[in-house]
Amino acid sequence: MTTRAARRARQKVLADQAEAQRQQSDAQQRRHASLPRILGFALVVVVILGAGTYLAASVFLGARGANAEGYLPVRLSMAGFDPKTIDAKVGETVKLNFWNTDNAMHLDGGGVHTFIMDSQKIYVTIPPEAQKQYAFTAPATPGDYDFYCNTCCGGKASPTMHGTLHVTA
Ligand SMILES: [Cu+2]
Repeated sequence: MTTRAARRARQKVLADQAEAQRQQSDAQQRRHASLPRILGFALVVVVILGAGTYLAASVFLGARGANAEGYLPVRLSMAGFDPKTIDAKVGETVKLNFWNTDNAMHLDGGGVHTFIMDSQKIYVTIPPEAQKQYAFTAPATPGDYDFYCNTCCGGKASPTMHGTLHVTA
């Protein structure tokens, strides 16, 4: 009797151990299974960030040329206009593709730049990190026409953000 009881008790202990082992390996398997899920999630994050970066970059790269056909890229930043001199023939349509490379965190004017030509009554505002295409008719009289920005660097009085429209016959 006692031996049978003892055997039964030992079987119970063995069964409990087996059960504990089974549960442990299940937990391990679950841990392993979640690794591919984490990797999958990381991949999705990388793809989304990559696509966003690509789109943001292409906006600026595009501003430099190809997708602004016939427009002269004019960069605006705290360093001034680039180029500073724009050549045109009298009465010609001047097509400019402004691109502002400053961001809204700028303390000086919040990253906004302007293209102002008092003589031609032109006032264009270019928001931070944006591009804007603008066309106007060059003056009928040859000469050098001043343009400037008044949202940064001390405004019109400062020489930093001035440029010249050089008009020839
Ligand atoms: Cu400016």
